[in-house]
Parts: sequence; C-alpha cells; structure tokens
Amino acid sequence: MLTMENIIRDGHPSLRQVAKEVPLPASQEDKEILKSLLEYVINSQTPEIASKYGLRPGIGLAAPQINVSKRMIAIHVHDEKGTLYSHALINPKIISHSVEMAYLTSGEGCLSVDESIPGFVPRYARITVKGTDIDGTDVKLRLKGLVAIVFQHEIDHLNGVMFYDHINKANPFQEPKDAIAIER
Ligand code: UDB
Ligand code: ZN
Repeated sequence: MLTMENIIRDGHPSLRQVAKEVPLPASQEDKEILKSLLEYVINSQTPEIASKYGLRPGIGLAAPQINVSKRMIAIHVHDEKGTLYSHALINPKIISHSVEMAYLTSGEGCLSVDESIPGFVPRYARITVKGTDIDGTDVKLRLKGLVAIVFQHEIDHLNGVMFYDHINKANPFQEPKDAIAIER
C-alpha cells in the first residue's frame, strides 16, 4: 500500500513533467498503480488506517505524485449533497467546460505541498471529463462544484501544473470574475 513516503513533494522535477498517455488496454502493472492511487485516498479517509500509517487525508491523487509519469488519477469525494464520487481514471480529459469559474473560499492545498499557500485558485465551475476506467470502459462525467475542482486539480498534475500556479501573485485573494464561491 502507498503511504506518505511514496508521495513526492514540491520541488521534485517529476511534478513538472507532462505525464504520458497510458496505452490501452491498460497493462496489469498500470491497473495496479491505478488501484493503489484509489486505495490511498480511501485508506487516508479511514481514520484507523490513516492514523496507523500516518496518512494525510486526501480526496484525490494523481500518478505523477507517486513519481509515475502516466496519465492516471483517483478521486474519492462526496459532493455538497453527500453523493460519493469515487473514480479511478486512465487518460482523463476535459472535453468541455463552462465559461463561469468557481473557487474554494478556503483556497487549495496539495498532498505534495507541505506548506499552506494562501489564495484563491480559479477553476471552471462545470466540466465534462472523458476517460477510461480500470475495466477498460469509456466514461463521460458531467461535474460541478467541489467535485469539478478536484478533477481539475488532479488533471493539472498530469500536465505538470500546481494549484499555486493559478493564484494571482499580486493579490492572492483577488476574487476571480464571474466565479462561484464554494464554501467548505
Ligand atoms: C487534498 N484535501 O486531498 F473542499 F470535505 C486536500 C488536502 C491536500 C488538504 C489533503 C481537501 O481539500 N479536502 C477537502 C476539501 C473540501 C471539502 C472536504 C475535503 N487534495 C488532493 C491533492 O493534493 N491531490 O493532488 C487537494 C485538493 C485541493 C482542491 C482539490 C484537491
Ligand atoms: Zn495535488
């Protein structure tokens, strides 16, 4: 199983690389990596397991964060209504997005960033994501709110982008325009 020791930290060059597309059908090895990403986020949200292994509770994880430069992500998060979004995706791609933006009023953090970096991170309010799940099935997801933000944060990791790259340097708490504020 993955622990915090497997998660590379800010400054590691792999976090700035563009990850490679995963050839389909996925190899057993790639499927195991993807399963381990989802297992991490689930374990980290299970208090007994998280405390036993010192896992920082996470809602998403991308393969580059465990130093695997391949386009795979896992997300395990409840939306504002309590619906669970638990997805492990290969080659996820945002195929369309709203003009309207959204941001978390508390800003973002990252499992690969140990300090807190204040500021609003503008994201698209709504996105449509296509990808392939672990069984090789094509999936198409329409997402909004917190869940859309998590997918954008994880897909950014596949492109070597960190959340703080999006923060306005001159005024970190500049309200993104035409943006929905999401309280958490
Ligand atoms: C997280 N968790 O997992 F809005 F119920 C963050 C950490 C870095 C603080 C652990 C988080 O934001 N939890 C959260 C947020 C809410 C409501 C709630 C729980 N990540 C995942 C990550 O680093 N992936 O690479 C960072 C998030 C920042 C915004 C989306 C992902
Ligand atoms: Zn992150």
